[in-house]
Amino acid sequence: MAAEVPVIDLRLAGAAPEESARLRAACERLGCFRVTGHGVPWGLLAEMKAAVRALFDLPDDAKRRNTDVIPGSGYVAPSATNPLYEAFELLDAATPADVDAFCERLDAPPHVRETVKAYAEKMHDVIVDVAGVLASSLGLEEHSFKDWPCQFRINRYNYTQDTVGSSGVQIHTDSSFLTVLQEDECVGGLEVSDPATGEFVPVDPVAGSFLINIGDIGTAWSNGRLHNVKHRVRCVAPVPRISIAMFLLGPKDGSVSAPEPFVDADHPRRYKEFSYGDYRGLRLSHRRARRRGARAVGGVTWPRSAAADPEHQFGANDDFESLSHVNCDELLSILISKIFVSLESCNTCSRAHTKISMAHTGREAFP
Ligand SMILES: O=C(O)CCC(=O)C(=O)O
Repeated sequence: MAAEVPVIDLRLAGAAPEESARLRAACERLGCFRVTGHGVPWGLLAEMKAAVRALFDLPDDAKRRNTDVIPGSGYVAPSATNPLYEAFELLDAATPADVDAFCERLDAPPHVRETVKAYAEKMHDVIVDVAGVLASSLGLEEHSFKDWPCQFRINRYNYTQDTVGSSGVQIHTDSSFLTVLQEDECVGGLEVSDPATGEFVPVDPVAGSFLINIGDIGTAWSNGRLHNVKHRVRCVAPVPRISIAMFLLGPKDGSVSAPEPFVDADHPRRYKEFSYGDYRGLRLSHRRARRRGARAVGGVTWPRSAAADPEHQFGANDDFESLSHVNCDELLSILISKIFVSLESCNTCSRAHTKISMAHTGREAFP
């Protein structure tokens, strides 16, 4: 059965208290909702999908010209972990010069450039609006997200008859504050985890609307009130699937901490102040450590059930460096814990193996 994802009219959410309360409840429970009334014309949504198809049809060497701005922000080729998936990323989609540079690197034809630029501009307005109504639903009025950097990602899933039933992209949470997703209105396959049961349930696409996902920064920034939704994509049809995501990352100065109104005697501060850049770095090193841990034969300790679920294991192919696709079961606990990596000699084979261990410092360490 498909997930019951609340549908929020963006025009009402800013004005009607009941709509605002529904929005808050959706973010606190499921960590996702759908928006209508966003003001992006249907024509632009369709043109953007055509532009995305044109970019994915570029030859491989042209695609690889979209090099990383920061690790994991360039071209993501199909990999051992996600063989059906490829993506282009753009940072910062809120800065017109960066959008230009992205189109330039790919030598995109003029009509594709125009569409990508118009879409990035419109989607930036949408993401800022959504974040604003979300903040005011939590009682934080007039909080501006206008200068927060945005990452843009276009995804293609190369499905065929043989791949039906396979994984499109593995389980992950987004590292962002929130994500606005234009789904493929014809091909479903996105599934979200219901926090009440832990079950993954399909999310049926609704043409003309956007799906909003709360990410890890959303959870940290709200002092744990907003739920970062775990999701994955499965191949449900033998035709290529396209999706387009815009991520509102974090504050411009890079420093993430819950605003004072979210902290009181009943809700003590849960996370120390941290830098978004350091956090991305931690996610990456955490994932690499996990990948090593999952592959090593002996001498490795991992504190929780990291290797238990095959979908959570990372492949050997380093092409898939997209930071938003990390297994994040323990993600926010990174902020309240320390990871130790050491070389230790193995009693059985006498060679040195990497030992990974995690020491929880406890929340009380960060008042
Ligand atoms: O393709 C989708 O529906 C989801 C994409 C996604 O999860 C991502 O880009 O992080």
